[in-house]
Amino acid sequence: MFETLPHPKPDAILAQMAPFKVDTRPDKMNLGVGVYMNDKGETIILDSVKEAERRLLEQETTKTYVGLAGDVAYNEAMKEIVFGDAAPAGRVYGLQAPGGSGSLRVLAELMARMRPNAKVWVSTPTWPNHYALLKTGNIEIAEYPYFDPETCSVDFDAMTAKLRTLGSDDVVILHGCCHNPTGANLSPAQWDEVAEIAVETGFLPFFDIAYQGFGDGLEEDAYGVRKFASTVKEMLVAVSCSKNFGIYRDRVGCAFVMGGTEETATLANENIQNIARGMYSMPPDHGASVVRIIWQDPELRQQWMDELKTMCTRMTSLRNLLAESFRKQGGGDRFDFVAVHRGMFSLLGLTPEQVDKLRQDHAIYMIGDSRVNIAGMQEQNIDRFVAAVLEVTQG
Ligand code: PLP
Ligand code: TYF
Repeated sequence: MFETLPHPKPDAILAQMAPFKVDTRPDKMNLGVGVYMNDKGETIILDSVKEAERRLLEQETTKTYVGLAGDVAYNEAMKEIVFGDAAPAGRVYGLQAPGGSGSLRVLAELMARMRPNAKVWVSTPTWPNHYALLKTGNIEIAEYPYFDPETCSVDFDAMTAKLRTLGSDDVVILHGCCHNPTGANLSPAQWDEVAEIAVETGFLPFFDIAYQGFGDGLEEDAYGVRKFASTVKEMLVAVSCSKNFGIYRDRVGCAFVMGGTEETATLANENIQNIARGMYSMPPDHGASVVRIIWQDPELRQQWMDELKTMCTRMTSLRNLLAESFRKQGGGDRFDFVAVHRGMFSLLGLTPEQVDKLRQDHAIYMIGDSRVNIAGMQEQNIDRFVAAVLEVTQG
C-alpha cells in the first residue's frame, strides 16, 4: 500500500542542515535554521536551565501522568510571562503543549471546531510551517500583505487596508514579535491600530509568539499580545519556549484561549483539552517543569532573564555591526534595515541565484528566500559576510 504515498516536499529550512554539515570548508557560515548560537557558534544549554534540571532530578518523586492540561503551575507561569497583568481574570486558560508547533496545531483544531469554514490569514511572507500546522478540514489559508521588499519594512497601509475588509469568519495569525522570516515588526502605535481594527471588524486574532525576549526585551516583546488582551473579547495565543529558554528538543509550548466571558473561556478550555486528548493525550513533562522551576524561584528567574538579555544584546549588536560594515564597504544605506529589524532573522532581499552563489562560492548558508539567522554570525566574520553579499549583489 505504501507505494501509493506521495513524496512530500522537504522542509526548506530543515533541508539545509545536512549539506551544511558535510561542507568541509573551514570558514563556512551557518545562517540557516533558527536556533540561537553564541559567539563560538554553539547552541549551549543555559546555566539557569541546567540548574533547574538538577533540582528537578533531585525533587521529582513521580512520573505519573500530568493530566490533559499539562502542568497547571507551568501554565500559570506562562500566563505571567506572556500576558503580564493584562490577562482578564477568569477569561484566559493555558494548555501545556508540545512546542509552539503543538500549540498552533491544537488551536487550529479549535478554530475548525468553532468555524468550520473559517479563513485563516497569514502574513506575506510567513514561517512556512504555518501552512502545514494550520491546514485542517475546510479551513482555507489566505495571505495579507505584510513585508515591503523595497523598504524591507512592514507595509502597514497595505496590511491594515486588507485587515479592515475582514469579518467574524476570519482568523488572523499575528507574529507577536521578531517576525519570522522578515525581522520587520509593528511598533506599539501600530499594534494599537491593529487591535482597534480587530474590535471594529470582529476578526479573531491568533498570536504566534516564539521569540519573546529576542527583540527588545521580555516585556517589550509582549506589547502586542498584552494590548490585544486588554482590547478584544476573544483571542488565541500559541507560545513557544524553544528559543527563549533554549530547550528546543524538549518540546515546550503553551496554547492559550481567551474568551469573551468566563463561561465561554471555560468552554474553550474544555475543548482544547479534548482536542489534545485526540492528538497526543498529554504533553511531555521535563521541559515544562524546568520552565516552572525557573519562573517560581526569584534567583533562577533573574539568572534566566540575564541570560536571555545576553542573547538578545548579542543579536542587536551584531545587527548594528552588520549595518555599519555594509556602509563601510560601499553598500550605502541600502542595508540599514538590518539594524532596525529585531529577533533572529532578517530577509535580505537577495535573489535565489544570489543565495546559491553565496553558498557555492563563499560557504555562506542562508534560506533560499534570503533569510539569515543573525545569531549564526560572529563579530570576526561580519566583514567577510558583507563583502560576499556585496560581491554577489553588485558583481
Ligand atoms: N512559530 C514560529 C514563527 C517559529 O519560528 C517557530 C520555530 O520553531 C515556532 C512557531 C514553533 O517552535 P517550536 O515548535 O519549536 O516550539
Ligand atoms: O524558522 C526556523 O528556522 C525555526 C526552526 O519545520 C524550525 O522556526 C524550522 C522548520 C521547522 C521547524 C522549526
